[in-house]
Amino acid sequence: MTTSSRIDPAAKPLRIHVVSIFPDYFAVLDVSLLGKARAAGIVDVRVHDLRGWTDDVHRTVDDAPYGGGPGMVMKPEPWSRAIEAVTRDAPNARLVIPTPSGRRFTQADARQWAADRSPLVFAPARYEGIDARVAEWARSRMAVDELSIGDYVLAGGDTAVVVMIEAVARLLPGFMGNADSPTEESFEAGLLEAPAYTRPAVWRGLEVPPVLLSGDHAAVARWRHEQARRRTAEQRPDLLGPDMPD
Ligand code: 6GU
Repeated sequence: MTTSSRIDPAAKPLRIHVVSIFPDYFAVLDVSLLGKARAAGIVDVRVHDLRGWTDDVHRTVDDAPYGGGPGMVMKPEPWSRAIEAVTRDAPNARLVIPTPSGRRFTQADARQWAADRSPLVFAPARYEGIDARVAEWARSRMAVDELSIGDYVLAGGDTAVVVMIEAVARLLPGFMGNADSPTEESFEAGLLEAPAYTRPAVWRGLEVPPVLLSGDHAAVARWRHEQARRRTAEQRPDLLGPDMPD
């Protein structure tokens, strides 16, 4: 192996399992760049129907919450069977449980998953979530991340899974046909990206910043860095900590 940023044609695809009660939802993963990455063997996404691990004629996956209250809770048994089945030959798998009650998913998680290359198992819930003992049980067997994609509530974790898969897949070597491109963009350097322009140089009376037409690469780099800092200060001051790059 050479450096991790080079495309290694012998690299095995990153194995990703998704267990859901809406497997059809993940057809979106066949579209666009992610579909090409699947076809090119960069990611190997396997979507499973949770109901395949139920054991009653109604294929029940939920039940009323102990302690009362609204909504339903996902039963633990189908989940434990599903997780055991998809990790049987993957002792280093990482279980990802999307939940608005989790830690915030960030670019650092995506980077770590892409670098580790451990198989990922996503367990998106509907209803009021999965019986809490499933995460507890799984933690004694594998790495478990309970992750939220932001401070809002979705109807279920499936959309969050698509978001997380897209974030990790695009970091895999070969995904964009350019192993170097993910490093200079928003969040990778702790700053938001500078604005981008293309032709024409004047459009509806609006000019492209002249430095970008100057051919002076150092000046362009300085300008982009200043813009990145200014944008970050305006839009995301929370990202500007005391130890941020300058
Ligand atoms: Cl991971 N799931 C749900 N249901 N809502 C969310 C979320 C996840 N992240 C933010 N909101």
